[in-house]
Amino acid sequence: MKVVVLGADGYLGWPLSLRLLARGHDVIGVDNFVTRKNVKEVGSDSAIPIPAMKDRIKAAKDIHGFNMKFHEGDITDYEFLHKVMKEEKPDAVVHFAETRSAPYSMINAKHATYTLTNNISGTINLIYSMMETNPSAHVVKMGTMGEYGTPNFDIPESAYVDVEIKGRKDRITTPKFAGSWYHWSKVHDTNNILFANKVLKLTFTDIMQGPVYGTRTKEITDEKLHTRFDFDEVWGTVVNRFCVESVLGIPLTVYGSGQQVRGYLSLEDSVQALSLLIENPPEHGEYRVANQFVELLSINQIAETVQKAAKRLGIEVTIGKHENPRVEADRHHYNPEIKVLPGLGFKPKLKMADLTGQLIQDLVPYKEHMSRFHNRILPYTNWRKTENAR
Ligand code: NAD
Ligand code: USQ
Repeated sequence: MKVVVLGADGYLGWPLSLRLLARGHDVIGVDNFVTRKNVKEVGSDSAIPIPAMKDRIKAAKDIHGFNMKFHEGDITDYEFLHKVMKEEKPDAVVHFAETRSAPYSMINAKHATYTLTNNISGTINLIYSMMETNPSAHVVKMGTMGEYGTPNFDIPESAYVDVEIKGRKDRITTPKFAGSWYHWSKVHDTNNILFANKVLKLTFTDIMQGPVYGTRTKEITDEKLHTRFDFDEVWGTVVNRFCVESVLGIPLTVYGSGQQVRGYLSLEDSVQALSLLIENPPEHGEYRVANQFVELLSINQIAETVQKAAKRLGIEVTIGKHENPRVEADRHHYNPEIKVLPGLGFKPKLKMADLTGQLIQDLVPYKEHMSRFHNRILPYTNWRKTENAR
């Protein structure tokens, strides 16, 4: 297949590009490098330094014999995206090219509007450029489990649900209630995609993925092939942060009661699941939603898992408590349905307890680099404040 990966320089985009190349597909990456810039803006950096895109592509060629094509540009620039789609005419487009930090979106009005504008307008541009150049291609759009929030019902894996209101029955879109402007941008995307599917008959897979952790996939065999790894309070996700905190000797930053539950998965499992969804598209003109996670875990369980893994490596780390800077339920029902991926043969490889030791070991060589950003780790961005710039 010919696959365009929008956001190919990112944490997920780079390993997925390598996996698709390894599986014999033609891969065309697109990115404007805005995550590199925005992480620097908050005074941080990837824990594991990553080469420039031209050097990454050369390393992939030298080490694995892969040939990857790349276009630098911003997908909110319609002329740029239209030109790429017209030139490449892919079978599938993977859309990762969005701003992905909940805290970043909550810093202040500027960051909220940037997140909403970048994410929603990029997706609208993708819809129109596909319609004009390549309407039969499969669009694999990365959404998030956080679109659903934490409802007091089992989360269905479907676009619509049947309801009865005051005695009358109808189908409505699956209820969503997100917990940050970032997560709401993904809800708005889902609504826009559903509308594009209904009106324009484009083919979509809308993936509701939980937080991803890890440093490696099968193809990341050399430090020149590493993917980015964020750990500061704005850009880092919880498991990756806890592993860095262990290495730096910082008590693990559990927010609130630590009873919040989410659906986690490793980078390797994320890439495996994405490959399955790309290689097994839905019917032409169909909208398919896929929930994507492996383990439902609370923050307290994650902290204990990381603490034990660190201890096995001779690192003693304590578990800290922080008043939750976010507005989120911490005692809640959480039972999302997952049937699409298992139906395609998805078999998770490793559980968090098996992987965190290796993850911590992978970070140890970068301890000095990470310690330069020590003061960017403790929670600072607070959902209840309207101005969080340092
Ligand atoms: P990332 O920030 O590392 O990667 C996103 C890439 O898209 C970056 O390289 C960035 O430069 C690029 N990009 C952003 N806006 C762009 C634009 N307008 N034009 C061109 N390129 C642009 O994030 P990630 O962790 O790789 O996440 C990829 C996708 O998956 C995102 O949509 C994110 O919301 C979603 N997601 C991530 C996780 C996770 O735990 N990492 C979990 C669920 C969903
Ligand atoms: N948390 C802590 N301590 C920390 C960091 C986070 O307790 O140091 C808690 C948060 O309060 C939250 C949970 O961990 O309850 C998850 O937070 P996170 O920062 O790991 O993840 P989140 O902000 O939800 O965002 C990440 C990615 C985003 C993706 C999302 C999937 O950045 O792109 O969409 O995970 S999901 O959470 O399912 O919506």
